[in-house]
Amino acid sequence: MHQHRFLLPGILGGIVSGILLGGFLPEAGQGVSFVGDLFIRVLTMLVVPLIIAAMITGISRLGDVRRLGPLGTRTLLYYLSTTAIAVTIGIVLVLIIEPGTSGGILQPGTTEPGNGLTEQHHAAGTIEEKIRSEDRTITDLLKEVISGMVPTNLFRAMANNDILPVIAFSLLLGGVLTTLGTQGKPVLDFFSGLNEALMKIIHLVMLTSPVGIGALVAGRLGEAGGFSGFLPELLNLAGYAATVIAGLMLHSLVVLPLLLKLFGRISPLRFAAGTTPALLTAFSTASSSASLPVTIECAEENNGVSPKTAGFVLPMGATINMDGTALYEAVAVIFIAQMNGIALGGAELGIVFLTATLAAIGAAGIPEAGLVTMVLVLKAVNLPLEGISLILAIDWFLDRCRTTVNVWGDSVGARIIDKLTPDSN
Ligand code: DAS
Repeated sequence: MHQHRFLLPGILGGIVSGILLGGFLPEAGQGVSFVGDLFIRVLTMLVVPLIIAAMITGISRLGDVRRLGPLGTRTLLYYLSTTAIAVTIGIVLVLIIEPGTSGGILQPGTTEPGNGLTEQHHAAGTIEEKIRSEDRTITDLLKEVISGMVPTNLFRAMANNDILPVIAFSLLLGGVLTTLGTQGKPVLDFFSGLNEALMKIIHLVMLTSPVGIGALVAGRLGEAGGFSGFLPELLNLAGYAATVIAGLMLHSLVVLPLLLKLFGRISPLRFAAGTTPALLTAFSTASSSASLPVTIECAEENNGVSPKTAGFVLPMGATINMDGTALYEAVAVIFIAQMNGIALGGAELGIVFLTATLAAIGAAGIPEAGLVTMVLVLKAVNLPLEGISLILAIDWFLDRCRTTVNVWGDSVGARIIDKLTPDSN
């Protein structure tokens, strides 16, 4: 933890400086964004080798590959239950607050934008194109997640940073290596050494994080036009943003700490302090995958999670455990229904519950993934996609909020599963 004694204030200082720079001097903020991009590139460069080394090392330290079953079962149970709780919180809150019927940017019953909206909100660019071209159903998405685990070319998957096939391959290779006895040991030792080396590299990268994270925040806030460009958008969508953030806070400050206290056998405050570098990385990168190296480092170095569990649970979690995304998708879809004067019935809310959970599982750990998979939820309840273009303006900010909760949920899960799997200590 000694490294983080100075690191945390450094990162917080970087974020405050980034907000001030990007907020008051947007052009200057955009001018430093290349430093932030460099920081993300370095982290992303580490993800594939780290997943392979961490998962194989984790499995090898389980001692017996048959223990993978209980560990896997507990992990999936934790993921599904916490995601279901998050979606429920989102649905209840948006039905109580009803942000879409309070005469916001869209007058109820229409899909015409209200005041304050200009063409800029129908943001051009890749996200808008992805949304328009999204023609999958939920079952297509889930088939993709499952078939995606079996790549036709493993090296292409690695080159494309496709996390799921790398996870599946690491699980298979690690499991087989542990059954080879003395023949497998040199290979396992290699991956263990590689894991150690990568953790050392992450330590070094983290020393630059105050500058990298600060530059990311400055660049993105600058791109949004600084305070003068971003704040009016936020006010326009204040009810919606407040509902999402209230749900995320309820889930991350009440539900997850309660589970941590009950099953993780650690003070939630202490655990949060140890996880903060990962949470701040998640907030600044808006990517669970790019944050994974820091998430693993915080879990093992600061929060006493054994490498066996961290190496297995965290890579999986970064890809398929997204409590923040699931909650956000449920709120956003029902908000769009409200803005169109549509009151969803019980059956439709049930469909939103199920599809938001599945869409979150299918969303990749990259920026704006949840916005794109939300299209599937809208289609499942026959809602118009136009509403998405109205919430695009502040989605970059809510993406950072929900990604932070995704990483928090992954970290809490790693600790709980570690404590519930005694043989992994
Ligand atoms: N940005 C995604 C992540 O990395 C979450 C999302 O887009 O909903 O977790």
